[in-house]
Amino acid sequence: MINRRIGVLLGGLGLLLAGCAQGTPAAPTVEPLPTAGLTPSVTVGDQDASAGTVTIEQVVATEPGWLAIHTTRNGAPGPVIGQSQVSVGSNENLEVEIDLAQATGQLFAMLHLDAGEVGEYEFPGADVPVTAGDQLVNVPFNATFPIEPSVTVTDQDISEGNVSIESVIAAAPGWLAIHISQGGAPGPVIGQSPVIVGYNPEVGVAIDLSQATGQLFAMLHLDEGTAGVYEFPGADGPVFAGEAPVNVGFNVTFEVTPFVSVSDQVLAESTVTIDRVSAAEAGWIAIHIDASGSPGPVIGFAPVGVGHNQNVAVEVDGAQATPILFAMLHLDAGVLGEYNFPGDDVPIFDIGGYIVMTQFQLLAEAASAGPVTVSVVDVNFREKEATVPVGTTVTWMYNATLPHTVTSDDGLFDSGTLSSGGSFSYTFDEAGTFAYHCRFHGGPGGSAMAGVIIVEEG
Ligand SMILES: [Cu+2]
Repeated sequence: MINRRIGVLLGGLGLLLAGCAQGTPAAPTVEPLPTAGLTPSVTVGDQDASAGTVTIEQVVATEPGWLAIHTTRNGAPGPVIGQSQVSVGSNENLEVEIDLAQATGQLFAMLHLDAGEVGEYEFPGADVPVTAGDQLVNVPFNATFPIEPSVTVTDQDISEGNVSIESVIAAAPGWLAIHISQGGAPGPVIGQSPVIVGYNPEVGVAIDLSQATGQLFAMLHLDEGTAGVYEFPGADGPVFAGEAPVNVGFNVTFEVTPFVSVSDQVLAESTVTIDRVSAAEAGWIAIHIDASGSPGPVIGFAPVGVGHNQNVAVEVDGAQATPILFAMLHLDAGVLGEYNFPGDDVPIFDIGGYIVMTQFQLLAEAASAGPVTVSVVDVNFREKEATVPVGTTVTWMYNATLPHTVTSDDGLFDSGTLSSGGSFSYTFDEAGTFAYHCRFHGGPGGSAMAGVIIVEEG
């Protein structure tokens, strides 16, 4: 293939030599090369590409080459989805067939050399982009074409804290958000990545593994509010295709350390709430009554999925409840979805050989003037809003695995980093509304992990 290029060069040289030979010694005239005075350029405007072609108004080339249509990848020219040959000189209204299935809303029209096998597009390879000065001859433009939003994702291991989405096709700029599963349906979001109009291959999403569930949902969201800022809950709602959101469930594997965390609580409507249950296998959270300091018979149970389950409600037989209860993790080993205990659904043991359980207290109805407790869980304040009389001391009890803070929006108080077994108290001596947040997982103004204490005149 090198020979062919040399051939072209020699041909040019031959022209030059011929010119010299014919001229008189006094005034040698040189036949101009066909490319003399030409600067490589591309002229293209925004257009409708619904027919699967784009039209390039003009391509000026100084060597035989290609006009290649690149997609957008990370804001720069990405893979090529179509190309047409261009000849030396001006090529007008050049039609280029493109692969709409892989097209992006923004495309790049780029001039390439035909440096390898002539007439064969070799890129990546010999047919590298043309440079004029130190610039590529490359013009971005917008193309419109019919787009059906879709998400393609397969089951995968997410131990590294990343989800990999095979492809996302979006009709507008948006987000690919990873939702955890709550009762088999999409729950809170644990990570998101921006997507552009058209085809987005291999979208990587960093997620909060400490909140992951064994089933996740990859859902397409709009970018409706501030561009480039993920606002959900808020402006950036899901994209709908007809009635249903563009949403695909998939299964993930990752390492989970079995764990149960419960706050002391008032028994409300025969239901206890378990702050967090982390399970490596599908199982049950069972509430055992207190039999002389150790777990006795079970008075209620609820299914837990693989991964991190938060705020699991368990209906119990209130008449049998003891002041101290045990929340214990059991396997779902017998008939799936059926609680077989005593039987196959035995308790789960941790690495240390201990049953995965925790005990908690049932509190009497909270006296209105007494101290008030807010449970700090991963990653929220369980009582997001509490109304208390003036003079009340509020205590935030750490009942989580991640570090958190209790930080006043107005700089009134700050717990510093709370960790295992920690708590923080503040006495509210004046009426008013006092917003606070976690510095790691929330922000002022009620953003994410945040809460409010409303203090009323006694
Ligand atoms: Cu936090």
